[in-house]
Amino acid sequence: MAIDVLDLVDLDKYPIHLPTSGDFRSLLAQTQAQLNDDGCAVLRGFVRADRITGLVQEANRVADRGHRSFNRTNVYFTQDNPAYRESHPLRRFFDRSNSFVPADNFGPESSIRSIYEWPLFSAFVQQALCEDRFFRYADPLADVIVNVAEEGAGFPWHFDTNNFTVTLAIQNAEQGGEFEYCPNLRTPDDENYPGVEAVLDENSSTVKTLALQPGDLQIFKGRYSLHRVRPLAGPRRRYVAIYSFVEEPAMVGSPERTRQLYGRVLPVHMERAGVRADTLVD
Ligand SMILES: O=C(O)CCC(=O)C(=O)O
Ligand SMILES: [Fe+2]
Repeated sequence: MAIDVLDLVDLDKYPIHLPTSGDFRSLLAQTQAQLNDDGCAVLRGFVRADRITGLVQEANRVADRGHRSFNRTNVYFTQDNPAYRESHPLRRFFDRSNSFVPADNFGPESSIRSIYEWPLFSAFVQQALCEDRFFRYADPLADVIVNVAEEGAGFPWHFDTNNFTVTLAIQNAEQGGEFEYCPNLRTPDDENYPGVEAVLDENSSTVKTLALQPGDLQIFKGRYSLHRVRPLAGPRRRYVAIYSFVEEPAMVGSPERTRQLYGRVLPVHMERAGVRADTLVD
């Protein structure tokens, strides 16, 4: 490995390089407990403070390669349904803008990537999430990306369509950007529309707020916990690295979704779509 990941991660606080140690076992137990309790674990200062400037410089170098996409979505990413009253959560639409720097901008020399490629890192995250099937994403545009967000941007309230996300905070805007979430607001059996509506009306006591700092690692189960990133203010861009893990090896995104998020596709996306055209779902 070109980059020394052992020098990047604060191993005194987070001894993931010593998976048989007692300290590792207590870290794992604590992370599992946070994920069980409210679907969110934060490892503060996961990247050492003196290494954050390097990550910011890396993000600065590629930030203008971000692909911007805009849409209006409800919290479920579904189409409007006029069968419901207008104030129903299914009919509440918000502007969402993204700028994702595709993963092929983070090559073997990338510190941001080195954490993701470190086998003991994915082993730790897998155990923390208690997932049986857990693989790094094989998509060369999407496995390690950086979300670049500017003043006015943010992520409106939503439930994720994937089970979990692993993110590393790299730089905050001057103001805003707090992560707000409502642990287990819905379940597989109950959409809890009244609870969701109360949050959208800013009339809920279920909302928790996290102010993540550069270097903090977040593991978040977003399928059942409504969440958002509050709008940003000030000229400084917010950078967050997103590390993707999936339940099947060799998976890549569909050409449609890939083009929407990253502005282009690679031969592998077309080849896989050709082979699996009958089974494509998104
Ligand atoms: O940028 C973040 O901190 C999280 C964004 C988010 O919720 C998402 O990408 O689904
Ligand atoms: Fe999300």
